[in-house]
Amino acid sequence: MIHNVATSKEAMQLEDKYGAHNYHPLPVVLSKGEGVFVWDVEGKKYFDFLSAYSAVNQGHCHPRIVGALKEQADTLTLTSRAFYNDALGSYEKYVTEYFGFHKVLPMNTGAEGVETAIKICRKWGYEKKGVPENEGEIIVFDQNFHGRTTTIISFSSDAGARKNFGPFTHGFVKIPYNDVEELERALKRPNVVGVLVEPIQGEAGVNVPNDDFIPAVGELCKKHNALFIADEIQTGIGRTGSFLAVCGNCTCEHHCERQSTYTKPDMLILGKAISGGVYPVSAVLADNEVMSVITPGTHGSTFGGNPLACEVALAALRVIDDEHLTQNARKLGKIFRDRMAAFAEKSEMVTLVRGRGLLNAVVINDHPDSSTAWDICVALKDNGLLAKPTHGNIIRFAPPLVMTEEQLHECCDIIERTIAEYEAVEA
Ligand code: IF1
Repeated sequence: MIHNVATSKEAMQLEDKYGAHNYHPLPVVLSKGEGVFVWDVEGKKYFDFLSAYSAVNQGHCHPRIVGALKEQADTLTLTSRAFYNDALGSYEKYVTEYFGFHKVLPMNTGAEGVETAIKICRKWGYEKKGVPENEGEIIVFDQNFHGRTTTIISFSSDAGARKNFGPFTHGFVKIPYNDVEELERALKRPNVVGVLVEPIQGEAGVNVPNDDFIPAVGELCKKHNALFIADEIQTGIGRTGSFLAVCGNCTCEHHCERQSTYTKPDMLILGKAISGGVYPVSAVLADNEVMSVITPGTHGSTFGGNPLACEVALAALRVIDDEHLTQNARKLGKIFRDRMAAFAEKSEMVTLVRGRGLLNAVVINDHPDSSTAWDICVALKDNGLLAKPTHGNIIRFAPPLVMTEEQLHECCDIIERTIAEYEAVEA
């Protein structure tokens, strides 16, 4: 360890002095993680109810995933794609069969995955659909969050994420989320090549669309010959109590072709929990008809598909399966929402709870510009539970999927007690 800070205060001062101020973290400095728990520099233990924005679905420092990292780190970490390596092909076979697609293009961060999908969609539009070059349009949705590159913020609704970062990338048509009529109207535009959508909008405050929205996206994309691109970077890999959020209410632990519940996207974008939060890994999956537009030299990345990433991701996906974390997320998510809904009945402070699986949010009964949600998160921290507001008055609650039912009830007790205490003080 280069500089093992002695106190949390020292760590915060170092970040303030030497780090760009691109975040406003909760005042807690973490130094250890294991399963659903994290510890701060002073040794205080917390339940983690953010899971690094759903990257740590498998729990902090899962021994199988860390073990895979350590073993591969001592063997071969990075070759670049100038040469083959003995880990990538096996990983590609596993992950394409695991998710049910012909091909995968491996990248590193979620935003790179989204950028890759945008490029593939446009190229498909020009070379397969016959849209005039440079005229392609991709439909996106209000309140989207797909990352922070210049192209991605070009279609963001968040003024703070866009201001003074122009000029922006053209070719995106933004419409209201969860609005099938508006989607059908937009798909009639002649040069539409794709629809990019989060099956549940995480950052917007865990916006869960109507059950028929995603199936309608799939059907309308087929009808209008446009690619359905599902951004499951946050919702995928068991988080919503389904294998993927586009699986709807299917309870399978693998992808399945049961049309009744599963709407197969033309492109699936994954990140975060595909590596269990141990190493940056993202992936774009598609069938040959789409992925064949990518030929040597048309796309790449130094670290994309490196052996370390492959072994870590293989271990992380196996853990999801072997520990039945999708089923656990489904079971515990229902318990969480039932408890929070019951609490909302008697609390003036909580308006409602919404979500699927263990991706949930509680809406606080105060103005979005108020500091109430933040203040409650600081009080939760003091009571041993870490969560953070998404926008204004909405607190996202997303623990690792390895949580036990007993731990979940203990966390609900902490949340209810903290909000009740806050309410009493404010009364
Ligand atoms: C931050 C938000 C969550 C994502 C979806 C792509 C990406 C993300 C659906 C890009 C990343 C992260 C980014 C991180 C905080 C977190 C976040 F608050 F920003 F919006 F989760 F909701 N698609 N989300 O959620 O993936 O490039 O980050 O690997 O930027 O503060 P990335």
